[in-house]
Amino acid sequence: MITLYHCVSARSFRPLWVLEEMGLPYQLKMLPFPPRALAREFLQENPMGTVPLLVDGDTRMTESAAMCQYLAARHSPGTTHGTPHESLDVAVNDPAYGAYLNWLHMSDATLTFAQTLVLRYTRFETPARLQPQVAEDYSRWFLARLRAVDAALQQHDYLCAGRFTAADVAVGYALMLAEHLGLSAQISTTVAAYWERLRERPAFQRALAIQHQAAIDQGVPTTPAPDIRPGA
Ligand SMILES: N[C@@H](CCC(=O)N[C@@H](CS)C(=O)NCC(=O)O)C(=O)O
Repeated sequence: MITLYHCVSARSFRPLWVLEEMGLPYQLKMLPFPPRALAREFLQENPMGTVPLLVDGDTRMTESAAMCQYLAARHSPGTTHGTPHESLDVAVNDPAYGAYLNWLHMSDATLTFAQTLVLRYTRFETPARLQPQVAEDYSRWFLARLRAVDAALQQHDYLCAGRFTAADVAVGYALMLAEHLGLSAQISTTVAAYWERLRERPAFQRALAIQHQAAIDQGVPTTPAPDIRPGA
């Protein structure tokens, strides 16, 4: 059984969404945000105190984009139960493999990395340590990097391989976070339409509903992590 440690709408939403897309059985352990301060026992599971943490047998992972790739490749319906076009994975011998890996890595190293700075310096720090200029600079930085997403979508509905893959989940989460940060109005119409397509997916909707109910059931606040102001 896969176990996913998750905070509402944090980056751990990426593997939650993939698990729902793939219909895999899993156990969802909700944590208050930030776990480092509010669930100190979690440090025994993940010394960084960050979510996600995914445990699958002896495999323990702490990087959300890598989890998307791992779940798609290791548990893909395309390689075990279904037909290849249903898989979220892109095979090593597929011409789109390089693009697929590039999007997966870009999703966090380039896109959510910049958004983390915006979050930290507009919401997570104490009032005296807020840095509006840093937030402004990295909001622009994030929006500029979305030009690559815009270009890829000019002729296609999804980022690579001509179909929905785990890379769309990884990049899609950056668009979800952009909404929490109030940056959606500044994204291009092409990227906005793509985001609309992604969030209409039944698995995305299920993941939203599941995290909400799990938070209630496990006595954790339902406020999305990006909207919390721990330092205020
Ligand atoms: N690169 C990691 C980042 C993990 C991360 O920083 N997660 C945030 C939530 S989105 C967190 O747990 N922050 C709590 C903290 O920094 O104490 C990933 O993509 O999973």
